Amino acid sequence: MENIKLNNSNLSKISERVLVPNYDRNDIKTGIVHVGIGGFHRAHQALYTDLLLQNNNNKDWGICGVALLDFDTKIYNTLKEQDGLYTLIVKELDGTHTKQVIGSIVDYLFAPEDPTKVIEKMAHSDVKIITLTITEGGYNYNEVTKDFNFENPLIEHDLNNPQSPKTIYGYLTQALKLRKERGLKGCTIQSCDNIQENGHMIKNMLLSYVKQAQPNLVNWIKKNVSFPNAMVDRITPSTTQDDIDNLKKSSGINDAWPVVCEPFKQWVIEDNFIQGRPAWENVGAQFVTDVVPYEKMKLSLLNAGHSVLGILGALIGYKTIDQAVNNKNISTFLHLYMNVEVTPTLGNLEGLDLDLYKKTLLERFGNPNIKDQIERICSESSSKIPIFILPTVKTNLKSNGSVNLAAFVIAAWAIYSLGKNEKGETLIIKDANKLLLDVKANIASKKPAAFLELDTVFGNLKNSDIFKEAYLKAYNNITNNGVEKCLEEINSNSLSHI
Ligand code: CS2
Repeated sequence: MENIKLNNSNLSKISERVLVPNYDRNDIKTGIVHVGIGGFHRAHQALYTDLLLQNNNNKDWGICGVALLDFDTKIYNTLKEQDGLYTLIVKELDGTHTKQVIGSIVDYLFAPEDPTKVIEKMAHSDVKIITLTITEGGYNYNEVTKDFNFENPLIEHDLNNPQSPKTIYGYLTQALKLRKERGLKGCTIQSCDNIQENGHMIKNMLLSYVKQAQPNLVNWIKKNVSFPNAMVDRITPSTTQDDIDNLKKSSGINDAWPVVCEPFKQWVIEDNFIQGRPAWENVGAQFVTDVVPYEKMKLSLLNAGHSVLGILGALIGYKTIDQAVNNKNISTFLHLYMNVEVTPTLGNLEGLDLDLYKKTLLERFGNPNIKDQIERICSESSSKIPIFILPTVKTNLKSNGSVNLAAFVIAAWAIYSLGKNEKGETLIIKDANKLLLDVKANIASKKPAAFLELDTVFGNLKNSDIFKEAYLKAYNNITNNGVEKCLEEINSNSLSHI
């Protein structure tokens, strides 16, 4: 089979092999600017938008993808080479692959190369929505002060260099300022990150920044910009060289960066779009008045579940999430964690079938074709744990619920942060706070409580005697007996109690 390079001019040849956009991509306006064109965006929002374009030729809602960081050079260059096209490969439960070329990213910009272009694009009157996947850590929220982190040197840079910003806050402020000055309408800013009340988070953080940078803009933003909350979901592992090679072998498509994902997808959005929106509900998204219960359920079960599997699995020496979930001790522990510590904190989830959700989750985690990397799941844990696990702990402490299982995971994370698994192999830890984690983990190896002094993660949790005691007990237990033995003991004690 002849190998065909993925780009616009080869689309008709490629259409003989896989599904390609059936719409004229030159004819689409960019109504959405999306910041952070990683795998997740391309498996989720860009797909929903592509489906819409395929279905009804809704020409106002193409996406302009913005690569914000120097680190994003590779994805920007790839999209440029391929005219914004990429292959989405869904790894089905039966082991087959469903492939489709996605065309909804019709424009792409690299912020470090030309910040003005990005600001102008965000301020363009065609653009009605700015969406974000900037990662949990990208919101610049300080867990201790519960406020915007003005100590971040990049924020200081943006305050001093408004025309050539580096952070999302500098870009949004400048673009909104232009909109106001030019008498244009505002827009919607929609977070697509895994954060409880992510719309409120971006709104509060942005307003804190604007109060400092452009105080006159605050009221205009309050009146003219909306910030819907949303719950996003689709497991999207990192693309591997094997994925690239398999696509070439099976379909003869030369795509430098295809995206692989699971079949499941969900998007629940608060219907709060000040300048209109695509009819994403026609292609499976749900619009609701209150997203909070959906977010709570997803963050504290799926994302926390991932962290539990990832951290425990990494210490034992597993590389993928399905390996971890196939270990009976780990999956029983996860089951207990979900039922004993998370479920009682979820309150009334009217209309949601929690038992079915948990059952489906375990099936999704166990999908042997996905091979989601434990390294991906454990990356940036210092930003994920405060969002995925600690809210559950805090609620349980208030209501006298159990925190022992969560404390066990935190203790395992402290030991994981020493950088070796129980087989003595080196763990690759990717975390913006890696240096600090390293220091605290090493002090903790002699005085375990020191790890809880990571204030940006734990806030004042170190002052809870109940949590601290459970954590210390777990830390010593894991150090002396290893993860598996501890899990066996916890599982048999807890199961006999429920
Ligand atoms: C994962 C998420 O990053 C993580 O730790 O839990 O990327 C997860 O796969 C997605 O949120 C699924 O929707």
